[in-house]
Amino acid sequence: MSDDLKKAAAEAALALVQPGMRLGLGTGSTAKLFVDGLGAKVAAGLDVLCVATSEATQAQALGLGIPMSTLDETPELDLTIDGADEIDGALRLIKGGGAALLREKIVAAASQRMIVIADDGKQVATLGRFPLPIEVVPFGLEATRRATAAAIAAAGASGDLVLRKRPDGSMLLTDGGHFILDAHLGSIANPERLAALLNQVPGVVESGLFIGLATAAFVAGPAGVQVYGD
Ligand code: ABF
Repeated sequence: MSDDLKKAAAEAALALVQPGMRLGLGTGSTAKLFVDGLGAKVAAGLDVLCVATSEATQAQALGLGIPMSTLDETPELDLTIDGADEIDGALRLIKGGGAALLREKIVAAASQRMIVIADDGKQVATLGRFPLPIEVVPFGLEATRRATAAAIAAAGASGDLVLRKRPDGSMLLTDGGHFILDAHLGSIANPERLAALLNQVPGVVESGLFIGLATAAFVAGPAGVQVYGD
């Protein structure tokens, strides 16, 4: 999808940033454009304090001179701006295509508001066409994979669980040192139930289902940026 649409969504979100805000900074190519724009505003004198959702975003933000903090020093944030892999009509999301879902979820949960920025290719009627990322600890991987498959079946879904690798074939490790199983489900009829069942599996750290976290979505299409939610 074109960078112009991602940039339009990022710029619409930038307009919400006020001096003195504590911001969560997302991960991925759309969030990266937001951070670029924020860096320009900081260079022009805007005063904000930010927490990053990944080492990549942390490095980008520091390179732009954006004042950075941690959730230990700044445990409550005003606003988080992040991308998504899928958004449905109830502002439920699939995230984690960029492998940053755990920190993204912790930061979003610590924020009063979370705004998703995306191009309109991310909108879906039913979540699940994008493989659902599930972050798991390396210990006991095969047992966790089987328990995860059972949880998926109990939620009425089915599909392959694929251990994510890097393009060079090596195992992908998240910033937290975990693996990712991508669940190729096709569609998720009951995201709340699936998320709850996955969270009960020992060894599953988090799933990429973000439910009740996004307060709004800024979705850019050829006709402009549509705002969903508050
Ligand atoms: C992150 O970036 C993710 O949770 C999601 O996987 C991804 C979206 O990336 P992009 O903006 O590059 O499509 O927010």
